[in-house]
Amino acid sequence: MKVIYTEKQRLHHVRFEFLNGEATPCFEKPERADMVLSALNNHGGFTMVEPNSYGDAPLRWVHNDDYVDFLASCWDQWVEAFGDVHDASPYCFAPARHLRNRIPKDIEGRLGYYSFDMTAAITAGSWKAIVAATECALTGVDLIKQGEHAAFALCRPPGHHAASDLMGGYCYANNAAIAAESFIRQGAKRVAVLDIDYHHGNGTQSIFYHRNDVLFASIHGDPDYDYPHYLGFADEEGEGEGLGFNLNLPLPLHTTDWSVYEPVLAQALTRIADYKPEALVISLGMDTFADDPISYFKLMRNDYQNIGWMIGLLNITTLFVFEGGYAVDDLGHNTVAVLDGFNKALV
Ligand code: OKP
Ligand code: ZN
Repeated sequence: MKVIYTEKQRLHHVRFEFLNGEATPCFEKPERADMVLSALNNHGGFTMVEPNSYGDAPLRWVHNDDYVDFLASCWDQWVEAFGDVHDASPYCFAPARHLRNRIPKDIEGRLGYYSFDMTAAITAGSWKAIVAATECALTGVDLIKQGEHAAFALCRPPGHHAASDLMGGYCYANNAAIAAESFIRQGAKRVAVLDIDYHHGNGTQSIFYHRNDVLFASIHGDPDYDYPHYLGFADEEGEGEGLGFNLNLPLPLHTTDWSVYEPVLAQALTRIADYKPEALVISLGMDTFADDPISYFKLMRNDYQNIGWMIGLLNITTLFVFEGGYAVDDLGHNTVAVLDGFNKALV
């Protein structure tokens, strides 16, 4: 299987995040990708590929122009105002957008307007890394269009929390949504996105909520009790033409082990098979692992082999897009287990 990755993604490295009332080193860090790369190399059978250049036009397929322009210009405007000592981070937000949708001019106002939380800061190299991550996903799509059955886009920063004009949850550009949209723009009638990150993919859901050409299915910790708190409930089924094409499967935080997870994954895969998509995008978050430092599910190494196996049995061309996962010591092995299980289902 081909793995798309570039060192340019290292340029994004947020120093601190706000967790449980204090500033703590950011869990989403470049070492995460290093662990996955070294596990892939040790395992063998994976070919590393550099991404093609696509520029920022594909971001504009699923994100607003003004939001993309903001991402590109944020760091320079921040430095002008406050220097380059600290990461650019919002402190106030725009919940009154529905009353007065006005975008202020100063950087603090703009940061808050385009954020839904305080865990997506911008650093000197963020914009380059954000574009590079989308290019990894887009290259994966094009490898599949050229005949690969599957590919793995090792993206950083992740993307599934990013909405059309909002960043948050370590996410800026929605890599998986851009990949799904690329399949559509290259002729696919139906694409499915399966999000198996521990956290609900609120950004991806919102991007495709009114559409029936992209089915979104997500298995995640119950948002009544965990991040992202305000979206991801079972009664969110899509709207308008999209009604029936959004499937949320929230699970209890502390009691979800393989015996709970497996039948729900089977349910999601059955819905996807019934939809008959021409391509499948997996938002591959690895924070469902028992030892993940910010999550509560209890999946184990072997379970990841089974997840890959069950996805592979669908026999649909599949792009894996890397999302979360913060148990750095096990992250690489667990990720390889998914891809290895997927490959074994094909033979
Ligand atoms: C990004 B991805 C909850 C803290 C949550 C943000 C988590 C972002 C997860 N107490 N902090 O989906 O892995
Ligand atoms: Zn997550």
